[in-house]
Amino acid sequence: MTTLSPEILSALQQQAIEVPSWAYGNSGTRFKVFTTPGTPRDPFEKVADAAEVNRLTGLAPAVALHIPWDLVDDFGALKQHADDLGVRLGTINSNTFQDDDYKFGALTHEDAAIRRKAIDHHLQCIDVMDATGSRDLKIWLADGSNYPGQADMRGRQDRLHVSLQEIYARLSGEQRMVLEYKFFEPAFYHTDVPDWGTSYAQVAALGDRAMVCLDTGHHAPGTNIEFIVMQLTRLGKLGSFDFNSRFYADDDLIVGAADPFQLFRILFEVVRNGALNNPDVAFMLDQCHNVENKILGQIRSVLNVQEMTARALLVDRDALSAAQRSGDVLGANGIFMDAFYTDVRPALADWRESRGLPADPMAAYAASDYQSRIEADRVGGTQASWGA
Ligand code: PSV
Ligand code: MN
Repeated sequence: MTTLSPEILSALQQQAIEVPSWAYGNSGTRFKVFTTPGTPRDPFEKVADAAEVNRLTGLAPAVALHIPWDLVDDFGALKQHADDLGVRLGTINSNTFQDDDYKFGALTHEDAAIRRKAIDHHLQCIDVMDATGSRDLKIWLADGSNYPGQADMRGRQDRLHVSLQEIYARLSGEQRMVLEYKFFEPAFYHTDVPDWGTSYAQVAALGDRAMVCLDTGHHAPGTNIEFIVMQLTRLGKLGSFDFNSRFYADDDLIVGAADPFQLFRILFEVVRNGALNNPDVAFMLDQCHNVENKILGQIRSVLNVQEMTARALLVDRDALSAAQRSGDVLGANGIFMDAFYTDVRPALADWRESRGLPADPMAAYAASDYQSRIEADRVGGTQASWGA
């Protein structure tokens, strides 16, 4: 069995992956949203499910919220609820993609009144951050256009800058803004923040506490995402990850499910560039579980990240550097692949057990009565859903 060194275990011990509240609600495609027994009806129940993921894995100490989906009357009470369950409230996600007013954009809109509304929404999100103690405001914009000639792309970029400036100016203390990019959808011709370069240009113009959010599902097929990780860490602007995996578009499937090797390559650059357990870089999931059990889907996800992190930490970096320096192409590739092909699962299971965690968190959840309890308890009310 592969053994993991004390240094590797100590790095893994510090690993923290934030889970999204929306992963616990119902979700689906434009064809169908399936309901499931036991689905949370409110943010308190979502936080409880997230805490269960953390209790079984020790990997998920924070829950990201989405506003207005997760608005509650008393964020102090939600924070206390999270504290009681051993987790904290994390990144606050804004939402400017579900209001009729934003049909032609939000922070980029031609109409100052609509931009005002979108900016005010972000200021409200910062009020929530003040109440929850959250550090990060995450902005993903659906802004864009469908047809060539439809929109003044330059004007929209300039308006985006002015809108972001106002939001940025409202941040205080340790608070940060992370700006996410996505190459298409819902707009199909142009998107106002389509790539890391645009996000970088916008956040660089704001200041040190504005960073880029890299969602692994938001790139064209074949994109070398690990190169982007390297470049953004090199520039000191990688603020956060939204982990998920995709076969075709923004599939939001379980991270590491579609392409474990890609996840390994990304995590190698994370390790190589000092981004692992670096407080400047938040590791989040951004996923939906349309047909699988949601809590198990989240447990599988954080375990996948942990497993690939362990493999990335196994790369013999000194030997790799020597091979790279001497032009030993296949030697370097072999060192890299040896780590990727190492099965770390038995060692991680033993290590979990040594820390009082279940060796197999998936099996432990299945054997527990948590699922049957939430199915029995959560009857009536309206199940949380993408858009509610
Ligand atoms: C929409 O594409 C999206 O999946 C973005 O990735 C955001 O991070 C997420 O929704 C939550 O708003
Ligand atoms: Mn995302």
